[in-house]
Amino acid sequence: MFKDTSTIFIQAGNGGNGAVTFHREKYVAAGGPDGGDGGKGGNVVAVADKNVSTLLDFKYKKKYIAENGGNGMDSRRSGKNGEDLVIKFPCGTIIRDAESGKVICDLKKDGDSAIIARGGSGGWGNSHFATSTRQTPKFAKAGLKGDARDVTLELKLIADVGLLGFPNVGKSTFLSIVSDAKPKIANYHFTTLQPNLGVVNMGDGSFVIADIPGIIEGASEGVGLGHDFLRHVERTRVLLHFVDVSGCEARNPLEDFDTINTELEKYSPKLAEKPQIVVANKMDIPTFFDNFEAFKNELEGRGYKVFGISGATKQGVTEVLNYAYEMLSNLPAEEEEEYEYFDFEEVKRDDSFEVFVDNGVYVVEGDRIENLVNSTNFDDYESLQFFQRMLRKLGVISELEKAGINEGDPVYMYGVEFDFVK
Ligand SMILES: Nc1nc2c(ncn2[C@@H]2O[C@H](COP(=O)(O)OP(=O)(O)OP(=O)(O)O)[C@@H](O)[C@H]2O)c(=O)[nH]1
Ligand SMILES: [Mg+2]
Repeated sequence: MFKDTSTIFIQAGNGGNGAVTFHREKYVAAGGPDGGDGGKGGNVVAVADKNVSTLLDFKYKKKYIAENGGNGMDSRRSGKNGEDLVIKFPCGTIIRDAESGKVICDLKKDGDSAIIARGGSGGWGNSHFATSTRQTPKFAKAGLKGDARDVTLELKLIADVGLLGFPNVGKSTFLSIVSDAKPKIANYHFTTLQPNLGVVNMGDGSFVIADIPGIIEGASEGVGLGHDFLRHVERTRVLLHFVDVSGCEARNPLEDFDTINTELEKYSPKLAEKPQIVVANKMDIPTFFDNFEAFKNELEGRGYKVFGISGATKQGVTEVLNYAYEMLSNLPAEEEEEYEYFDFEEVKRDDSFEVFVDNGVYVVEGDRIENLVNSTNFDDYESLQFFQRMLRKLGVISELEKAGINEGDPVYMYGVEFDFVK
Protein backbone atom coordinates (compact mmCIF):
# COMPACT_ATOMS: atom_id res chain seq x y z
CA MET A 1 0.00 0.00 0.00
CA PHE A 2 1.17 3.49 -0.82
CA LYS A 3 0.25 6.72 0.89
CA ASP A 4 1.32 10.14 -0.23
CA THR A 5 -0.70 12.57 1.87
CA SER A 6 -1.56 12.67 5.56
CA THR A 7 -2.29 14.97 8.49
CA ILE A 8 -0.67 14.55 11.88
CA PHE A 9 -0.60 16.43 15.17
CA ILE A 10 2.78 17.49 16.52
CA GLN A 11 3.55 18.97 19.90
CA ALA A 12 6.90 20.16 21.13
CA GLY A 13 7.81 19.86 24.82
CA ASN A 14 6.83 22.54 27.30
CA GLY A 15 9.58 24.38 29.13
CA GLY A 16 10.07 23.39 32.77
CA ASN A 17 9.12 25.85 35.53
CA GLY A 18 11.67 27.87 37.41
CA ALA A 19 12.07 26.92 41.08
CA VAL A 20 11.37 28.99 44.19
CA THR A 21 13.95 27.82 46.75
CA PHE A 22 16.27 29.44 49.29
CA HIS A 23 19.77 28.50 50.23
CA ARG A 24 19.93 26.42 53.42
CA GLU A 25 23.05 25.64 55.30
CA LYS A 26 23.86 25.00 58.91
CA TYR A 27 24.70 28.21 60.78
CA VAL A 28 23.70 30.35 57.76
CA ALA A 29 20.48 32.13 58.56
CA ALA A 30 18.19 33.41 55.79
CA GLY A 31 20.13 32.16 52.76
CA GLY A 32 19.44 33.87 49.45
CA PRO A 33 17.16 32.63 46.65
CA ASP A 34 18.74 29.74 44.74
CA GLY A 35 15.92 28.38 42.58
CA GLY A 36 17.25 26.94 39.32
CA ASP A 37 15.74 27.41 35.84
CA GLY A 38 13.40 25.07 34.07
CA GLY A 39 14.84 22.99 31.21
CA LYS A 40 13.87 23.65 27.60
CA GLY A 41 11.14 21.54 26.03
CA GLY A 42 12.22 19.18 23.22
CA ASN A 43 11.65 20.19 19.58
CA VAL A 44 9.88 18.10 17.01
CA VAL A 45 12.38 17.60 14.19
CA ALA A 46 11.63 16.27 10.71
CA VAL A 47 14.36 14.37 8.84
CA ALA A 48 14.35 13.01 5.29
CA ASP A 49 15.43 9.37 5.24
CA LYS A 50 16.07 7.45 2.02
CA ASN A 51 14.97 4.23 3.70
CA VAL A 52 11.43 5.53 4.16
CA SER A 53 9.43 5.40 0.96
CA THR A 54 5.83 6.29 1.80
CA LEU A 55 3.77 8.20 4.34
CA LEU A 56 1.97 5.01 5.35
CA ASP A 57 3.21 5.14 8.96
CA PHE A 58 1.35 8.39 9.43
CA LYS A 59 -1.93 6.76 8.58
CA TYR A 60 -1.76 4.79 11.81
CA LYS A 61 0.17 7.01 14.21
CA LYS A 62 -1.25 10.51 14.27
CA LYS A 63 0.19 12.17 17.39
CA TYR A 64 3.83 13.06 17.94
CA ILE A 65 4.79 14.63 21.25
CA ALA A 66 8.29 15.66 22.32
CA GLU A 67 9.49 15.52 25.91
CA ASN A 68 8.86 18.40 28.35
CA GLY A 69 11.73 20.19 30.06
CA GLY A 70 12.31 19.33 33.72
CA ASN A 71 11.50 21.85 36.47
CA GLY A 72 14.30 23.85 38.06
CA MET A 73 15.66 22.64 41.40
CA ASP A 74 17.33 24.09 44.45
CA SER A 75 21.00 25.14 44.60
CA ARG A 76 20.57 26.80 41.18
CA ARG A 77 20.28 23.43 39.49
CA SER A 78 18.54 23.67 36.11
CA GLY A 79 15.91 21.20 35.00
CA LYS A 80 16.86 18.72 32.31
CA ASN A 81 16.20 19.74 28.69
CA GLY A 82 13.53 17.64 27.01
CA GLU A 83 14.74 15.30 24.25
CA ASP A 84 13.95 16.30 20.68
CA LEU A 85 11.52 14.01 18.94
CA VAL A 86 12.93 13.08 15.54
CA ILE A 87 10.45 11.90 12.89
CA LYS A 88 11.62 10.29 9.65
CA PHE A 89 9.95 11.12 6.35
CA PRO A 90 10.53 10.00 2.77
CA CYS A 91 12.66 12.31 0.60
CA GLY A 92 10.31 14.68 -1.22
CA THR A 93 7.94 15.31 1.71
CA ILE A 94 6.49 18.81 1.96
CA ILE A 95 5.25 19.69 5.45
CA ARG A 96 2.67 22.45 5.86
CA ASP A 97 0.94 24.11 8.78
CA ALA A 98 -2.59 22.71 8.41
CA GLU A 99 -4.35 25.89 9.46
CA SER A 100 -2.63 28.40 7.18
CA GLY A 101 -1.45 26.01 4.48
CA LYS A 102 1.99 27.65 4.67
CA VAL A 103 5.04 25.50 4.07
CA ILE A 104 7.17 24.69 7.11
CA CYS A 105 9.74 22.67 5.17
CA ASP A 106 10.36 20.77 1.96
CA LEU A 107 12.61 17.79 2.69
CA LYS A 108 14.29 17.02 -0.59
CA LYS A 109 17.45 15.01 -0.04
CA ASP A 110 18.37 12.25 2.37
CA GLY A 111 19.45 13.91 5.62
CA ASP A 112 17.61 17.23 5.07
CA SER A 113 16.12 18.26 8.38
CA ALA A 114 14.06 21.03 9.95
CA ILE A 115 12.47 21.87 13.26
CA ILE A 116 8.72 21.71 12.74
CA ALA A 117 7.61 22.53 16.30
CA ARG A 118 9.77 24.40 18.77
CA GLY A 119 10.08 23.43 22.40
CA GLY A 120 9.12 26.06 24.98
CA SER A 121 11.92 27.73 26.90
CA GLY A 122 12.31 27.01 30.58
CA GLY A 123 11.18 29.56 33.17
CA TRP A 124 13.72 31.40 35.30
CA GLY A 125 14.16 30.33 38.90
CA ASN A 126 13.76 32.86 41.71
CA SER A 127 17.53 33.35 41.93
CA HIS A 128 17.20 35.64 38.87
CA PHE A 129 14.80 37.98 40.60
CA ALA A 130 16.85 39.01 43.62
CA THR A 131 17.73 42.71 43.76
CA SER A 132 19.06 44.94 46.53
CA THR A 133 15.51 45.85 47.55
CA ARG A 134 14.02 42.42 46.93
CA GLN A 135 16.12 39.85 48.67
CA THR A 136 13.65 37.03 48.95
CA PRO A 137 11.69 36.73 45.70
CA LYS A 138 9.01 34.14 46.33
CA PHE A 139 8.14 33.73 42.67
CA ALA A 140 9.65 32.25 39.56
CA LYS A 141 8.68 32.08 35.89
CA ALA A 142 6.69 29.23 34.49
CA GLY A 143 8.09 27.52 31.42
CA LEU A 144 6.62 28.44 28.03
CA LYS A 145 4.46 26.00 26.17
CA GLY A 146 5.92 24.16 23.21
CA ASP A 147 4.36 24.71 19.77
CA ALA A 148 1.44 22.45 19.01
CA ARG A 149 -0.11 22.20 15.58
CA ASP A 150 -1.64 19.99 12.95
CA VAL A 151 0.58 19.61 9.93
CA THR A 152 -0.21 18.20 6.52
CA LEU A 153 2.27 15.94 4.79
CA GLU A 154 2.53 15.63 1.04
CA LEU A 155 4.98 13.37 -0.70
CA LYS A 156 6.12 14.49 -4.15
CA LEU A 157 8.91 12.30 -5.42
CA ILE A 158 11.97 14.00 -6.79
CA ALA A 159 13.42 12.54 -10.00
CA ASP A 160 14.99 13.73 -13.25
CA VAL A 161 12.74 11.87 -15.64
CA GLY A 162 9.09 10.87 -15.27
CA LEU A 163 7.41 8.05 -17.19
CA LEU A 164 3.97 8.84 -18.45
CA GLY A 165 1.37 7.01 -20.49
CA PHE A 166 -1.74 4.83 -20.61
CA PRO A 167 -1.79 1.62 -18.57
CA ASN A 168 -0.04 -1.42 -20.03
CA VAL A 169 2.11 0.49 -22.53
CA GLY A 170 5.38 -0.79 -21.02
CA LYS A 171 6.51 1.95 -18.63
CA SER A 172 7.52 -0.39 -15.82
CA THR A 173 9.15 -2.78 -18.24
CA PHE A 174 11.33 0.09 -19.42
CA LEU A 175 12.21 1.09 -15.85
CA SER A 176 13.18 -2.50 -15.06
CA ILE A 177 15.59 -2.81 -17.99
CA VAL A 178 17.31 0.55 -17.63
CA SER A 179 17.63 0.80 -13.85
CA ASP A 180 18.17 -1.12 -10.66
CA ALA A 181 14.45 -0.98 -9.85
CA LYS A 182 12.31 -4.13 -9.80
CA PRO A 183 8.76 -2.94 -10.46
CA LYS A 184 5.87 -5.31 -10.97
CA ILE A 185 5.17 -5.97 -14.66
CA ALA A 186 2.12 -7.75 -16.03
CA ASN A 187 -0.16 -7.79 -19.00
CA TYR A 188 -3.14 -6.00 -17.49
CA HIS A 189 -4.06 -2.42 -16.76
CA PHE A 190 -3.01 -0.78 -13.51
CA THR A 191 -0.27 -3.23 -12.66
CA THR A 192 1.64 -0.37 -11.10
CA LEU A 193 -0.23 0.90 -8.06
CA GLN A 194 2.47 3.03 -6.56
CA PRO A 195 5.28 5.10 -7.97
CA ASN A 196 8.70 3.51 -8.32
CA LEU A 197 12.06 5.20 -8.49
CA GLY A 198 15.07 3.78 -10.33
CA VAL A 199 18.61 5.01 -10.85
CA VAL A 200 19.99 4.82 -14.39
CA ASN A 201 23.75 4.49 -14.60
CA MET A 202 25.26 6.32 -17.57
CA GLY A 203 28.96 5.68 -16.95
CA ASP A 204 30.00 9.28 -16.39
CA GLY A 205 26.93 10.00 -14.25
CA SER A 206 23.43 8.87 -13.50
CA PHE A 207 19.86 10.06 -13.38
CA VAL A 208 16.70 9.06 -11.57
CA ILE A 209 13.49 7.88 -13.23
CA ALA A 210 10.05 7.88 -11.63
CA ASP A 211 7.49 5.38 -12.94
CA ILE A 212 3.86 6.04 -12.03
CA PRO A 213 0.57 4.20 -12.59
CA GLY A 214 -1.03 4.60 -16.00
CA ILE A 215 -3.29 7.57 -16.70
CA ILE A 216 -6.57 7.27 -18.59
CA GLU A 217 -9.09 9.68 -19.97
CA GLY A 218 -10.93 11.40 -17.13
CA ALA A 219 -8.07 10.85 -14.68
CA SER A 220 -8.30 14.48 -13.67
CA GLU A 221 -11.89 13.79 -12.59
CA GLY A 222 -10.79 10.69 -10.68
CA VAL A 223 -11.31 7.97 -13.32
CA GLY A 224 -8.96 4.98 -13.04
CA LEU A 225 -6.47 5.61 -10.28
CA GLY A 226 -7.13 9.31 -10.69
CA HIS A 227 -4.56 11.95 -11.29
CA ASP A 228 -3.12 11.96 -7.77
CA PHE A 229 -0.03 10.12 -8.93
CA LEU A 230 0.80 12.92 -11.31
CA ARG A 231 2.20 14.77 -8.28
CA HIS A 232 5.11 12.33 -8.47
CA VAL A 233 6.23 13.53 -11.89
CA GLU A 234 5.71 17.21 -11.06
CA ARG A 235 9.25 17.47 -9.75
CA THR A 236 10.93 15.91 -12.78
CA ARG A 237 12.60 17.83 -15.59
CA VAL A 238 11.79 15.62 -18.58
CA LEU A 239 8.84 13.36 -19.31
CA LEU A 240 9.12 10.18 -21.34
CA HIS A 241 5.69 9.85 -22.85
CA PHE A 242 5.07 6.18 -23.63
CA VAL A 243 2.65 5.11 -26.35
CA ASP A 244 1.81 1.59 -27.48
CA VAL A 245 2.04 1.75 -31.29
CA SER A 246 1.30 -1.92 -31.88
CA GLY A 247 -2.39 -1.16 -31.86
CA CYS A 248 -2.86 -4.48 -30.09
CA GLU A 249 -5.33 -2.92 -27.70
CA ALA A 250 -7.24 -1.55 -30.67
CA ARG A 251 -6.50 2.02 -29.70
CA ASN A 252 -5.19 4.85 -31.81
CA PRO A 253 -1.71 5.88 -30.57
CA LEU A 254 -2.18 9.50 -31.61
CA GLU A 255 -5.47 9.76 -29.74
CA ASP A 256 -3.82 8.23 -26.69
CA PHE A 257 -1.05 10.78 -26.85
CA ASP A 258 -3.51 13.69 -27.06
CA THR A 259 -5.72 12.29 -24.32
CA ILE A 260 -2.85 12.11 -21.86
CA ASN A 261 -1.79 15.64 -22.69
CA THR A 262 -5.31 16.92 -22.15
CA GLU A 263 -5.32 15.25 -18.73
CA LEU A 264 -1.95 16.80 -17.91
CA GLU A 265 -3.20 20.23 -18.87
CA LYS A 266 -6.23 19.81 -16.62
CA TYR A 267 -4.08 18.68 -13.72
CA SER A 268 -1.42 21.35 -13.99
CA PRO A 269 -0.50 23.59 -16.91
CA LYS A 270 3.02 23.74 -15.52
CA LEU A 271 3.33 19.97 -15.78
CA ALA A 272 1.96 20.05 -19.33
CA GLU A 273 4.75 22.44 -20.31
CA LYS A 274 7.55 20.09 -19.31
CA PRO A 275 9.63 18.82 -22.22
CA GLN A 276 8.39 15.44 -23.49
CA ILE A 277 10.24 12.77 -25.38
CA VAL A 278 7.86 10.43 -27.19
CA VAL A 279 8.58 6.73 -26.82
CA ALA A 280 6.67 4.49 -29.22
CA ASN A 281 6.90 1.08 -27.58
CA LYS A 282 6.24 -2.55 -28.56
CA MET A 283 7.90 -2.15 -31.99
CA ASP A 284 8.59 -5.92 -31.98
CA ILE A 285 4.92 -6.64 -32.61
CA PRO A 286 4.54 -6.98 -36.41
CA THR A 287 1.35 -4.93 -36.73
CA PHE A 288 3.18 -1.79 -35.79
CA PHE A 289 4.68 -0.43 -38.93
CA ASP A 290 2.00 1.69 -40.63
CA ASN A 291 0.90 2.95 -37.27
CA PHE A 292 4.35 4.02 -36.32
CA GLU A 293 5.21 5.96 -39.49
CA ALA A 294 2.03 8.02 -39.41
CA PHE A 295 2.37 8.61 -35.71
CA LYS A 296 5.98 9.65 -35.96
CA ASN A 297 5.39 12.03 -38.87
CA GLU A 298 2.55 13.75 -37.12
CA LEU A 299 4.41 14.27 -33.83
CA GLU A 300 7.68 15.27 -35.42
CA GLY A 301 5.65 17.85 -37.32
CA ARG A 302 4.58 19.16 -33.95
CA GLY A 303 8.21 19.39 -32.84
CA TYR A 304 8.54 16.28 -30.69
CA LYS A 305 11.44 13.86 -30.77
CA VAL A 306 10.02 10.38 -31.36
CA PHE A 307 11.78 7.06 -30.65
CA GLY A 308 10.52 3.66 -31.72
CA ILE A 309 11.64 1.05 -29.20
CA SER A 310 10.89 -2.39 -27.90
CA GLY A 311 11.05 -3.18 -24.23
CA ALA A 312 10.90 -6.83 -25.20
CA THR A 313 13.98 -6.90 -27.48
CA LYS A 314 15.57 -3.77 -25.98
CA GLN A 315 15.88 -2.31 -29.45
CA GLY A 316 16.19 1.50 -29.33
CA VAL A 317 16.40 1.68 -25.55
CA THR A 318 19.97 2.99 -25.37
CA GLU A 319 19.15 5.77 -27.84
CA VAL A 320 16.30 6.98 -25.64
CA LEU A 321 18.53 6.98 -22.56
CA ASN A 322 21.32 8.88 -24.32
CA TYR A 323 18.91 11.44 -25.67
CA ALA A 324 17.25 11.96 -22.28
CA TYR A 325 20.60 12.22 -20.54
CA GLU A 326 21.82 14.78 -23.05
CA MET A 327 18.63 16.76 -22.70
CA LEU A 328 18.96 16.79 -18.90
CA SER A 329 22.47 18.15 -19.10
CA ASN A 330 21.26 21.05 -21.24
CA LEU A 331 18.25 21.89 -19.12
CA PRO A 332 18.55 24.31 -16.25
CA ALA A 333 18.19 22.82 -12.77
CA GLU A 334 14.59 22.59 -11.66
CA GLU A 335 13.75 25.97 -10.22
CA GLU A 336 12.87 26.14 -6.54
CA GLU A 337 9.16 26.07 -5.91
CA GLU A 338 7.89 29.40 -4.68
CA TYR A 339 6.21 28.67 -1.41
CA GLU A 340 4.68 30.93 1.11
CA TYR A 341 6.73 29.93 4.12
CA PHE A 342 5.43 29.53 7.61
CA ASP A 343 6.81 32.06 10.10
CA PHE A 344 7.38 30.65 13.58
CA GLU A 345 7.86 34.11 15.07
CA GLU A 346 4.50 35.32 13.90
CA VAL A 347 2.78 32.54 15.76
CA LYS A 348 4.80 32.92 18.95
CA ARG A 349 4.12 36.64 19.38
CA ASP A 350 0.52 35.78 19.97
CA ASP A 351 -0.66 37.78 23.02
CA SER A 352 -4.29 37.33 22.15
CA PHE A 353 -6.82 36.24 24.73
CA GLU A 354 -10.52 35.78 25.01
CA VAL A 355 -12.97 36.98 27.68
CA PHE A 356 -16.34 35.33 28.16
CA VAL A 357 -18.95 35.05 30.90
CA ASP A 358 -19.88 31.62 32.14
CA ASN A 359 -22.61 31.44 34.82
CA GLY A 360 -21.76 34.91 36.09
CA VAL A 361 -18.02 34.16 36.19
CA TYR A 362 -15.72 36.16 33.90
CA VAL A 363 -13.34 33.71 32.24
CA VAL A 364 -10.09 34.78 30.53
CA GLU A 365 -8.25 32.41 28.18
CA GLY A 366 -5.04 32.75 26.16
CA ASP A 367 -1.53 31.29 26.07
CA ARG A 368 0.10 34.38 27.44
CA ILE A 369 -2.45 34.54 30.28
CA GLU A 370 -1.88 30.91 31.16
CA ASN A 371 1.86 31.49 31.37
CA LEU A 372 1.35 34.60 33.49
CA VAL A 373 -0.90 32.72 35.94
CA ASN A 374 1.62 29.90 36.19
CA SER A 375 4.40 32.39 36.89
CA THR A 376 2.53 34.12 39.69
CA ASN A 377 2.79 33.34 43.38
CA PHE A 378 -0.57 34.49 44.63
CA ASP A 379 0.64 34.44 48.24
CA ASP A 380 3.39 36.91 47.49
CA TYR A 381 2.55 40.62 47.48
CA GLU A 382 5.17 41.58 44.94
CA SER A 383 4.31 38.79 42.53
CA LEU A 384 0.64 39.65 42.77
CA GLN A 385 1.37 43.27 41.95
CA PHE A 386 3.30 42.23 38.88
CA PHE A 387 0.37 40.03 37.85
CA GLN A 388 -2.03 42.98 38.10
CA ARG A 389 0.25 45.27 36.18
CA MET A 390 0.51 42.69 33.39
CA LEU A 391 -3.26 42.25 33.21
CA ARG A 392 -3.60 45.97 32.66
CA LYS A 393 -0.78 46.07 30.11
CA LEU A 394 -2.12 43.14 28.07
CA GLY A 395 -5.52 44.83 27.97
CA VAL A 396 -7.31 42.20 30.06
CA ILE A 397 -8.73 44.72 32.54
CA SER A 398 -10.24 46.89 29.81
CA GLU A 399 -11.70 43.84 28.04
CA LEU A 400 -13.28 42.70 31.30
CA GLU A 401 -14.79 46.15 31.75
CA LYS A 402 -16.12 46.09 28.20
CA ALA A 403 -17.73 42.77 29.03
CA GLY A 404 -19.56 44.57 31.85
CA ILE A 405 -17.66 43.47 34.94
CA ASN A 406 -18.31 45.21 38.28
CA GLU A 407 -16.22 45.53 41.40
CA GLY A 408 -16.38 42.25 43.33
CA ASP A 409 -17.47 40.05 40.39
CA PRO A 410 -15.65 36.69 40.14
CA VAL A 411 -12.86 36.26 37.56
CA TYR A 412 -11.44 32.85 36.56
CA MET A 413 -8.12 32.13 34.79
CA TYR A 414 -6.46 28.74 34.61
CA GLY A 415 -7.25 27.36 38.06
CA VAL A 416 -7.31 30.68 39.96
CA GLU A 417 -10.45 32.54 40.91
CA PHE A 418 -10.47 36.00 42.46
CA ASP A 419 -12.76 38.99 42.86
CA PHE A 420 -12.38 41.86 40.47
CA VAL A 421 -10.91 44.94 42.14
CA LYS A 422 -10.32 48.08 40.15
N1 LIG B 1 5.59 -7.30 -27.05
C1 LIG B 1 5.96 -6.41 -26.18
N2 LIG B 1 5.42 -6.41 -24.95
C2 LIG B 1 5.82 -5.50 -24.04
C3 LIG B 1 6.80 -4.54 -24.36
N3 LIG B 1 6.98 -3.76 -23.27
C4 LIG B 1 6.15 -4.22 -22.31
N4 LIG B 1 5.44 -5.29 -22.77
C5 LIG B 1 4.43 -6.05 -22.06
O1 LIG B 1 3.31 -5.22 -21.83
C6 LIG B 1 2.67 -5.53 -20.61
C7 LIG B 1 2.59 -4.30 -19.75
O2 LIG B 1 3.88 -3.87 -19.35
P1 LIG B 1 4.14 -2.95 -18.10
O3 LIG B 1 5.56 -2.57 -18.15
O4 LIG B 1 3.61 -3.58 -16.85
O5 LIG B 1 3.23 -1.71 -18.51
P2 LIG B 1 2.92 -0.38 -17.69
O6 LIG B 1 2.86 0.71 -18.66
O7 LIG B 1 3.88 -0.24 -16.56
O8 LIG B 1 1.45 -0.69 -17.16
P3 LIG B 1 0.67 -0.07 -15.87
O9 LIG B 1 1.57 -0.24 -14.71
O10 LIG B 1 -0.55 -0.89 -15.76
O11 LIG B 1 0.40 1.35 -16.21
C8 LIG B 1 3.52 -6.64 -19.98
O12 LIG B 1 2.93 -7.87 -20.27
C9 LIG B 1 4.87 -6.50 -20.68
O13 LIG B 1 5.57 -7.71 -20.73
C10 LIG B 1 7.36 -4.58 -25.68
O14 LIG B 1 8.23 -3.77 -26.07
N5 LIG B 1 6.90 -5.52 -26.52
MG1 LIG C 1 3.61 -0.12 -14.61
